[in-house]
Amino acid sequence: MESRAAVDDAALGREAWSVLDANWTGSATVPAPGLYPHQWNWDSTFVAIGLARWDTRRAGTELISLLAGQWGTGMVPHIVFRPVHAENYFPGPSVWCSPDHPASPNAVCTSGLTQPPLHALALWWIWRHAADRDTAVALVRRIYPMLAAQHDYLATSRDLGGGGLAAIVHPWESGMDDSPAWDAPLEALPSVHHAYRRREEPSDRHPDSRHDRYMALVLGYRDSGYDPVYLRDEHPFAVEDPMFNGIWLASCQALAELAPVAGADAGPHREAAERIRAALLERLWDDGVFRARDLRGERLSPVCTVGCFGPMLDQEMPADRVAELVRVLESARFMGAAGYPVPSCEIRAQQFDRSCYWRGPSWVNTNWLLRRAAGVHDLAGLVRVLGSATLRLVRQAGFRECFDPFDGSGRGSRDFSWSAALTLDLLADTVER
Ligand code: 2M8
Repeated sequence: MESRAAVDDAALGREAWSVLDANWTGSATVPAPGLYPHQWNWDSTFVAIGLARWDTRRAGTELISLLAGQWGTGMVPHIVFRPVHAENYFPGPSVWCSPDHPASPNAVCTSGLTQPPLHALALWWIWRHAADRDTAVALVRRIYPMLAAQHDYLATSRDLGGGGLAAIVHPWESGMDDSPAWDAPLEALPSVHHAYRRREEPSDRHPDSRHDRYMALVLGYRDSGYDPVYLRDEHPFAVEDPMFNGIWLASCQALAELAPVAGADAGPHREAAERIRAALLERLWDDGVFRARDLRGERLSPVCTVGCFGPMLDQEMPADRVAELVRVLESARFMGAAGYPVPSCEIRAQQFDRSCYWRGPSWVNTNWLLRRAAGVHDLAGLVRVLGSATLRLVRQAGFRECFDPFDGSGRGSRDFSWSAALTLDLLADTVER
């Protein structure tokens, strides 16, 4: 464990703010200095959530700057590039070639993939908690149509299995890049070799880096002209991820609550939520958890990961399913044997690795999502444990990218934005109680 002075809540909050200020570009927050010099999609939604109770305007600016990258198709890209650092990250704008696509925005270069659609839940969080009500209402009216378009895109262009769920077409779209849930669909891809790879490949990534396959997927999709028909008929990676779809469902419920504020009809969002819930239960539920479905190999992932609990974010998930999920979550497969919840892969799995990125370490963002899920199902004890353990992690090891689930030591980047931002949200909750 790295030593770090114990700090009281006020000092911890000040440290979180100083990380966010250092990573602030003037209109957006980059995930971390150095490794991630651009604006990332779900990172910004977590930052907006963290800012929601403290600075309505800045939380809104974070979402608006991300949505400046939205494509005419409704797709919200996983990276919005900052021109000044354009090629400091690989793959940069010269690989994605977004300006060549007629639906891409004019003002910024972006990637061609997306990330979990947490945006509507983040907007709802701002609206629900904003001290500055007028700013929050104006924000909802401005952003709602963009998020309705994003949800339409997922329902029309990403239901690749035709069963009512959105498919991810690259591990990066899950946000949980190296998760063992993608091992089988990746291994089924033809072996490829690209001469290039990232300059700063961190040592805690998957050892036999899957970057070549990652790049083959990017280039195949790009060369199709980011064509949805190619995705449906030819693209070799298509997976229905329970976390991505659980987040989408929760965002549909958020849009249903926000629709009247924007003068729109809540009905279609409620219907969408019901469709996604039915599809999750029918297509991904297996042996007490939700599992990722590989559409190309027609199989469910044998490995249980933190993503399996994503559908708990659904307020209307049947109580018996929630009870089964909580039993697994609290068992020795996950929280029961970890010093610091929640390991990103079940501990007993052969693929579990306590120090390898998304294959074992605990993350502040997934802890926050599961705490939120526990909250919507009135599981007060679980809410308390997830909140206090997450604060213990950042108090002891700092705002690291992720943490060893056994001893809590920090891994990956330092001064990581979502770890700092979500700490602010957890601290605000402590103060409220
Ligand atoms: C990681 O993903 C990027 C690719 O998008 C990378 O490894 O370079 C993931 O942890 C992802 O969830 C996160 O959004 C991103 C930036 O923090 O880093």
